Amino acid sequence: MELINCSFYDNSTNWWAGGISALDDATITNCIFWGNTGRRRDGEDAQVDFYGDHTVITNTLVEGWTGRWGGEGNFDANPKWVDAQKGNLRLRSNSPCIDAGTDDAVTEPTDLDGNPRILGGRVDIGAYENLCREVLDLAATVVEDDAEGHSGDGDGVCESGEDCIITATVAVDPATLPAGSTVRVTFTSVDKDGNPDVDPCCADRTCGPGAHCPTVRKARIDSAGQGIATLRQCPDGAVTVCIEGCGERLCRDVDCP
Ligand SMILES: [Ca+2]
Repeated sequence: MELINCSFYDNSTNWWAGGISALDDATITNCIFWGNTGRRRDGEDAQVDFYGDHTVITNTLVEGWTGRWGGEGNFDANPKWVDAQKGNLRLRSNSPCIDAGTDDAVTEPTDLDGNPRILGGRVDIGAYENLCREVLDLAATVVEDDAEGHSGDGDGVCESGEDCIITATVAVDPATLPAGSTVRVTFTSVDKDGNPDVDPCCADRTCGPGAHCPTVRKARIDSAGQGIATLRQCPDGAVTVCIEGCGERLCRDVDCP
């Protein structure tokens, strides 16, 4: 068994380790084992368990890592996923998994999002490559929506009572993030006190209709290094537009009239 650039989270078992229990030799490289559970086990023993004599584990994050299984470049740290509870195992810009892999093991040209597998100094560990460093700028504007069936009056300006569209324009270095790559953009409403207007149910996917949760849209990069994501429907008040996982440097606030 060979595992390269895989992420294991929130798996459980009644026997052995919840992340992986390998009865034969395994080769594991650039992977993450975090938040898995095993019956009457904790720490490293709940993440990984190897019974082969020649298992090799390299450049891998294991929760509770003790060094017992040997290998180079393995460690224990919070992987700082964007939103693991919602199944979003992409890396935040301060993740210790960024550039922590070994390029020698990489066999696929792209990550799970279809973006280049190796960005920055080295390949990241886990299933997704963080691309915050390749994003040069983010701009966000609000324009009226005067398409058929919408209430814009045709003067181009978003005014109170009109349907409006938020447009986020992402600029990247096309040399590193080629055409066809996708950047994820989040739109989060802000309440009148300036706090994110997000219902608690958003965290665990239990929301019913009408709940306030951030909206994620994909901006597809073109050959000029630009991508656009839009939110049709500007809610009352302000909206914070961000590149997902990249922190405040790549967030912009816009006001909806
Ligand atoms: Ca990298």
